This record gives sequence, C-alpha cells and structure tokens, in this order.
Amino acid sequence: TTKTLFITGASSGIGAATARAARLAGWNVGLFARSEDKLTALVEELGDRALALPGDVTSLDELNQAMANLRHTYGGVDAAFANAGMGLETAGTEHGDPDEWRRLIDVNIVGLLNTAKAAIPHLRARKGHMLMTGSAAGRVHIPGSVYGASKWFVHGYAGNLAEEMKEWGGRCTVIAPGMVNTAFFDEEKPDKLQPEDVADAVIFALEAKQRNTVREIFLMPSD
Ligand code: NJP
Repeated sequence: TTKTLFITGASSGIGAATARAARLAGWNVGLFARSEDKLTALVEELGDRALALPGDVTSLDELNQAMANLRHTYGGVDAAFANAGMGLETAGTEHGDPDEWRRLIDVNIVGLLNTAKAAIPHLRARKGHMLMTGSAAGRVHIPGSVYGASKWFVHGYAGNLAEEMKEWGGRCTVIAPGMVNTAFFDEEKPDKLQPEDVADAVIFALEAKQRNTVREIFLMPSD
C-alpha cells in the first residue's frame, strides 16, 4: 500500500521541495501551512495523491483536524515532517524584542510539540516516523541567538521523543541543514544548499529500512 507523509511548512522552501520528492518516491502527501493559495497550487501540480491542509502550527486543534482529514483520505499516516519554522534577523538578546521572541518560540518550539502531539496517535498505529527540521544554526546562531536556541531545542527534544517512540517501534529523525536558498533569507546566494538537496536527505531518512533509524543528518554546502 502507498504510504502517507504529513508535512508542515509545505507551502514553500524545504517543505514544498520535500512534497515533490516524496510524491516522486511514491508517497501520498498531506500539505500543511497557513497559505492556502500556495497549497492549492502545489496540489494542482502534484495531483490527487496530495492533499491541501491549511492551518497554523500554533493551533493544536488545527493540526488534529488536519491529521484526521489526512487519515480519512488515505487510510492512515506513516510519517510526519515537522518543518514549519520562522527566522528573525532581530532575534538577538540585547536588541531583540521580547514579543518577537515569544512569537518565534510559539512557532518553532510550541508548533513542533503540537505537530508531534497531533501526529503520534496516528503514527503509533503504523510504527511510524517523526521527522523534524533542526538546524546547523543551533551551533552557530544564525540569524540571531533566540532563533539558534529554538533550533537547538529541536535537537534536544528529538533525542527524548525518540525514546518515547521506541516503546512502540517508532522512529525519530532530525534534518539539520546549513543555509538553504529559500524565502527564509532575502538574498539568493550560490553557496547555499538548494531546498531539493534537503528534500533528498529527508527521503533518505524516510526510506531507510525499518530496522535502522537515521537520527540526525547534518547537511552543509561543501564550500
Ligand atoms: O523557509 P520558508 P524554509 N504555521 O520560509 C511555514 C529551517 N531551516 O523552507 O504558513 C504553519 O520557505 C510557511 O508557510 P506559511 C527553518 O527554521 C532553514 O527554509 O504558508 N506553517 C512555510 O511553508 C524552518 O523550520 C534554513 O507562511 C508555518 C515554511 O513554514 C524550515 O527550515 C536553514 C507557520 C517556511 O518556509 C523550513 O524553512 C536551517 C505557522 N505558524 C533550517 N509559520 C535556511 N533556509 O537556511 C511558518 O538550518 N510556516
């Protein structure tokens, strides 16, 4: 049977590239993000094995509804990629704005927890796989220390969630890219990763044999 992947932040960048790569690899895909118009356009491109699921990761209710809708459409959910996230050039400490810190933490941290909480009851039924986008920025603090710390959280959480999921045969993976050419940064630079390159890493982890777990992938531009 065809497997099904749920993706947050699917309207652009790494999430959209992963949706395309997963369809090519034969997966059904559920596309979650706030921009309904972009999700609809992507479904038109990908066909009837893709489903638009508009919503905001800061809402557990919206995620629960999306997961139920995805299971209803394709019969189950095998994997979930918690990829939605925001950057903040001004997320430093001395010059940062506490209201902006809270917004960033709500999306990058609470949004991740909400996504895992909504996905796990579905994944459990299929010994499924949770993937999330961390960052090499957790080590080097780009773009801003609060952003870097929010991505460090992803890595710390994943190691612990992996233990929870092991109890029922589930797997957990963090994809940690260096800088990627997406809407995340304003300027295009040739020395960045392409979103398709990050998508390849996601597919590698997804398609690893069930007896193996890819725990973390650090993907950096070679130069
Ligand atoms: O950026 P972008 P990326 N609820 O801006 C969605 C991490 N990362 O692909 O809601 C639901 O093209 C937003 O959709 P919309 C980064 O931290 C990046 O680069 O419609 N969705 C869009 O689809 C992030 O975790 C780099 O606006 C929400 C997506 O998130 C992940 O990669 C390096 C949302 C953002 O797509 C994907 O970012 C690195 C919400 N509240 C890690 N807020 C890099 N680009 O260099 C946002 O190490 N989204």
